This record gives sequence, structure tokens and C-alpha cells, in this order.
Amino acid sequence: MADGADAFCLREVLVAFTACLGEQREVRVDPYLAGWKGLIRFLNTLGTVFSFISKDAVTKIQILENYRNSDQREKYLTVQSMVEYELANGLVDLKKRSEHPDSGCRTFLRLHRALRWLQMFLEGLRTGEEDSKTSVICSEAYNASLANYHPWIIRKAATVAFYVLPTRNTFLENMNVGTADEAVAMLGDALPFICKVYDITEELYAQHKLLDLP
Ligand code: 1PW
Repeated sequence: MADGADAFCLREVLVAFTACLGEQREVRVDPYLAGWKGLIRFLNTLGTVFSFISKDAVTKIQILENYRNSDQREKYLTVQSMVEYELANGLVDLKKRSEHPDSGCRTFLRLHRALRWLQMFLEGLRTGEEDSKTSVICSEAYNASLANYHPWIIRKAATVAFYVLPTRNTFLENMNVGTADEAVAMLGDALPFICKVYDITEELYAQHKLLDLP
């Protein structure tokens, strides 16, 4: 795999998700997006079949970055402040996408759901047998999470894309953190942070009844 700015490194992604968590259980938006951007670089190394998958995530990241670059940037510092600000100011479409089709809350929710997939997928890789099929781990994770929110046509296309994934050990070695065993150890250290970020967001969205935003 090529070195340089565009090379994927699992460590960077995991460090970014680790940096998301604040002392008051707040989830910081900038490192969350940085983590996602690292993942997108990774998806792009997997070939063009994955570009349709990454394209939507890129769009969502861009929407949230635009909020972070706007006059209201402080309101979007953490997921908690974003939810509070958008709800207090009627900036979220709760029943049907209409006046605020790209609210921070609904956009973040899509990445949040995808993070669950990622978490389950990485956990499957971590605990899988040496020669297990990454495509199987990936589709099992997908079917147990994100697939529930996708129409048939997207589920079909995603399943086809998964077939091209390499075997577990090649995959782990491609993560640029050393041997497959070292990659597994790093996943073991970092996955609890991704889980925490996911759980806190899930709890916050549940509290505000935002888990089904259109
Ligand atoms: C190898 C594992 C990598 C995990 C990366 C996860 C990326 C997830 C992106 C999946 C996107 C599939 C195609 C787009 C679907 C959109 O309709 C959907 N977006 C997501 C992120 O699920 C819903 O967004 P929408 O249509 O309500 O704006």
C-alpha cells in the first residue's frame, strides 16, 4: 500500500475515535469526522465497488463540516450541543423531510448507524479465525445493523461489494499497523472507545426521541 497523506492507517482512525470522548461524556464532532475521513480513505483502497458506499458517507461528512465552518460552528462542537441547538431552534424535521432536509441531527444519525456496522465488523475481524472470510464477517455485521435502514437495492449492492474483500489476514496487514497480530491487539485497545462513542450517542438520541429521524 502506498505511503503518504492518502495512505490508510488504522491507528489514525482509532486515535480519532478515542479523541472523540470528552471528560463530561460529550462526543466531539471534529475528531468523529476525522475518524470517518480515515475510514473513507480505507474504503477507497478497496476498489471502485466501494466508492458508492463511501460517496454517501463523504456527502454526510461534508454537510457536518459545513456546519463546523459556519457562523454557528460553536453550536456544532459536540453532538450534545448540536442536538440542543437544533431542537431548541426548530431546525430538525421530526416527521418528514421538508424544511430542514440536511439537519445536523439527521445527518449525524446516518453516520452513527454506520458506526455500529463498523464496530461490529472490526469486532468480527478481531475475534475471527485466521482464514475466515472478511466478506462473511462484513455482511454479517451489515445485516445485523445498517441493513435494517437500507432499501433492498442498496442492500443488494452492498452485499455484492463485500465479495471482493480480501481474507482476514491480508486485510489486517493492509491496515498499516504491523503484523496481523499487532492489528488485532490495536483493535482490542481501541474498540471499547468506539463502543462508548456509539453508546453515548445512542442514549442521547433515545432521550430526545431522535432515533427515527426521516
Ligand atoms: C469495510 C467496512 C467499512 C464501513 C464503512 C461504512 C460506510 C457506510 C456507508 C453506507 C452507505 C450505503 C449507500 C447509501 C445509503 C444512504 O441512503 C444511507 N446512508 C447511510 C450512511 O446509511 C441513508 O442516508 P439518507 O438516504 O437517509 O440520506
